Amino acid sequence: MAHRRTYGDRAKVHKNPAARLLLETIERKQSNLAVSVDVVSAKDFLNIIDVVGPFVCLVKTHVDIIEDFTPQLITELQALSAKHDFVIFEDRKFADIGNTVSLQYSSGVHKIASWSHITNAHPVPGPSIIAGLSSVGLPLGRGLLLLAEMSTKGSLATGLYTEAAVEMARENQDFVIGFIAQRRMDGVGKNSTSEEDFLILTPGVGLDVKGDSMGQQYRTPEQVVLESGCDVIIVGRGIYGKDPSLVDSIVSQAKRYQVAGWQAYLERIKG
Ligand code: 5FU
Repeated sequence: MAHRRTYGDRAKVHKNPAARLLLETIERKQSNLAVSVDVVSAKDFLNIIDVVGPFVCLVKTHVDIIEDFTPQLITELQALSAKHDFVIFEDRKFADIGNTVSLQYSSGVHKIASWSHITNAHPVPGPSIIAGLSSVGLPLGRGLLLLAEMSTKGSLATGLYTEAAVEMARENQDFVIGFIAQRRMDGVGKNSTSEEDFLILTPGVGLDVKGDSMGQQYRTPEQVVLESGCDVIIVGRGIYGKDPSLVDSIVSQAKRYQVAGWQAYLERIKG
């Protein structure tokens, strides 16, 4: 079972460059923490990333919420990625036909494929969404996560939908490196094999509160990594709260989540 092995060992068996990069970065930095930087000003965005950079394996972005977005922001994000050694994941949640998503991924203002190591898609259109995205991303060495589950109350991504998402991923393992999900997907669906090793990146993680007023639900790093076998914890407001200028507090929260995530992983591989 993949989740009993170390991140470093798992890096060696992955052929997709983005999956390898993420696993190697986790091992090198001893961090399975991803920070989701959901702020609307470029200045806050870059400040938070510079502060949390040393403690994370990955920075998750929603670049379409940034009010003063310019291509220069991407240059600065890439410089921070090199400075602090983290992977970039644009949480774009593509959900259209193959032709449209290939254009959304490659073009427009954001040109996501040119800078984001990893992105994600809803499986709702069927396998054609993977064909569209991989036509752009595969030649660039990018990786895709399918949304097999969501963290929100009342999510429709359950049962047969989740199973179908996992089967779609199994058919496209050169580009689909894993899932956004709340648990490991080993054994889900009919065609599960013991060799498969999908990465599970999990949002909806918080140590202090159980949710927000808009349906978000939080579980702890221990529940996510140790009990549910997920690989990366994604934390947003739990780290930077409401005030992105409180550097000391952001540093202490980032360290706290990094330690909690890593402890849960060490417990897990102990078996
Ligand atoms: F796919 C998902 C999901 O199921 N739940 C999520 O919360 C994605 N997310 C994202 O993780 C969401 O868009 C936010 O960017 C982030 C969670 O932020 P929070 O501040 O930790 O709640």
